[in-house]
Amino acid sequence: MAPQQVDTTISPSATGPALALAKQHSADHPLKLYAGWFCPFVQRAWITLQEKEIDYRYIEINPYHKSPEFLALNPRGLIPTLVLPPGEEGKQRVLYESVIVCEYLDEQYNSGTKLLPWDPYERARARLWVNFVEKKLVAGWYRFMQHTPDKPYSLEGVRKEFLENLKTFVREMDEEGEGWFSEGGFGLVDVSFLPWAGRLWLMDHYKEGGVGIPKREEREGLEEGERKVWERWERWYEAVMGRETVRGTWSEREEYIGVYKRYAEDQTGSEVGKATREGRALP
Ligand SMILES: N[C@@H](CCC(=O)N[C@@H](CS)C(=O)NCC(=O)O)C(=O)O
Repeated sequence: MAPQQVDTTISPSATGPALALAKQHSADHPLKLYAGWFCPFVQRAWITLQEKEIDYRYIEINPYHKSPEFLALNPRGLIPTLVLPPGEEGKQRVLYESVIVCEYLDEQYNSGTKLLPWDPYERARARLWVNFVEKKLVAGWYRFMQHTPDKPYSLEGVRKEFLENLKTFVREMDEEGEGWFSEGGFGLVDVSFLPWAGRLWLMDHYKEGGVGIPKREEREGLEEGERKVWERWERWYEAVMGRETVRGTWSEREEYIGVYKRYAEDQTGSEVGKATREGRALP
């Protein structure tokens, strides 16, 4: 069946904490975030703006309904799109690609949290794991979510692949400290993955057998190394999800159920969805 172009029906407004935050940032401002409440890539940029304590205007759009004005800002037609204060001679300046937007904000603004370490090795290492998040975890998240029984590979196979990559990621986490990925504190590696981590419950909702991360009571029987990995995962998950800047960017749970139905049935017409379906790299 051809995928339906139904993504234009997405609710036009954030709800819950995200709506309150969007309203706080609704006044005009030379720094503008073109955003969508449902979008995990946007959430990376939004959390970064909050962490850096930067003032900005939040503009809710539906990127599946591409207006000529939006395409003039970002020819790729994707959110997040960040419009910067005009440059010399009033020249328009625009950035997109969520990780690049986060890195730009971290470098341009000295305020708030420093998301990438100063030390060149630590900085390169953070980028290495952001790259892993992008290529393995985020891509694997969509393969898992878009699995349907007619695929040439099994649900068990995509789940296993995702969990193996997740364990590799967790094993790289700082063992002590407050729970963040890096010893230096909450940073870009945390920001890069947490929007999808916070959407893993949708696997339990939509996929038979669920996400497959053993629950606390199921960990007893696991061998020690495996048990430690999932304990560390839980510590990270609770730390990032409890962070104030992160809590403020979520909409009501049931709204995500509606948006991700199209992914779960592999019917989405989004660029990410199409790339996943066709086995291409994510846009
Ligand atoms: N690589 C991009 C991906 C952004 C992206 O795919 N955003 C989605 C919304 S979650 C979008 O704008 N989709 C519009 C479309 O697929 O036409 C990034 O990191 O910013």
